[in-house]
Amino acid sequence: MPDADASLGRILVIIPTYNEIDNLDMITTRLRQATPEVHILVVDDNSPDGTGRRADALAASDDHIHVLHRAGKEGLGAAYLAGFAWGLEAGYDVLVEFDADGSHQPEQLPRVLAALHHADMVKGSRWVRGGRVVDWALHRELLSRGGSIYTRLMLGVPVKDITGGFNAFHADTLRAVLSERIDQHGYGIQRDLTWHAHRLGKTIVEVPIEFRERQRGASKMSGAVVKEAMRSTTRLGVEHRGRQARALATELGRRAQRAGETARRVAGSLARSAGAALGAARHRDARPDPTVPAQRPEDRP
Ligand SMILES: Nc1nc2c(ncn2[C@@H]2O[C@H](COP(=O)(O)OP(=O)(O)OP(=O)(O)O)[C@@H](O)[C@H]2O)c(=O)[nH]1
Ligand SMILES: [Mg+2]
Repeated sequence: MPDADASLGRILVIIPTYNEIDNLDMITTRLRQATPEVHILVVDDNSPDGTGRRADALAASDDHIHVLHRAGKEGLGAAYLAGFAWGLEAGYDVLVEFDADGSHQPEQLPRVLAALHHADMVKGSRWVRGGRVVDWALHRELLSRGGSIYTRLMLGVPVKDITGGFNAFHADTLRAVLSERIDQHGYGIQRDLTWHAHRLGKTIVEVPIEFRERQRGASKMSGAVVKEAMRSTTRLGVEHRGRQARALATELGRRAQRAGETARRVAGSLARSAGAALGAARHRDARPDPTVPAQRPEDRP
């Protein structure tokens, strides 16, 4: 059975859930089989279908399963932030984001974890060579690919699947990233975590995954969610490019000033050299010519 690498320390997989009663047993069973030493935290937003109660029952019979209950649906971002805070407080060394619906496959988690040996953050990626999506409608694929390309262009992040939600972090990297501004509400959290990791100079490695369309339960993705993500990405991109333009203008100004100072220094030293040369010439002209005999007083008229 594949084993997550023990040398990474204590690992927590965070699964936000909202109405995932049909998927919870499937995903926890597969995760426990694929990575037996990994702990699981279910972050449930008081799902009306009883997902939270089922998670409690699973936790009661398995000390590797934990549950964080929240009062109501506040969105994926808020659920992950609460899960991260719980996991960091509990002292986990590695924290992983994972969907409940089977789109992220537990059997691929060991490969994602293995890459953490030479990275600060690892993304399970659909859009690198070897990655793929299965059973996804064309419009979902186009939306996801387009969203990733747009975000990459706006923010200048060299990551192919920036909006992907199968992410693993070392705890110190996550702590640093979380001290930046992160989208609390929508799916923008994946963009923000990746962007800030990149801006902070963290090493991000993309590991190809096969992403599967959910088989059971309803998607929480909606047109409003997509529009909000586009809007916030555009705002961030404009701010980011504005900052870059200001930094460039400041740098160009600095260079122009430096060039001006150099030109002044060169002109000054040229002027000084010319002055010295002129002075020497005058001095030479004023001296009596040794080849001309000096006039004796009796020669004077
Ligand atoms: N706690 C909590 N979990 C949420 C919320 N919204 C979504 N989730 C969970 O986040 C994970 C991803 O949500 P999905 O609905 O599968 O969204 P998606 O994977 O982007 O979209 P699909 O491809 O359509 O499945 C799932 O485990 C959801 O149950 C929320 O508001 N609160
Ligand atoms: Mg999903």
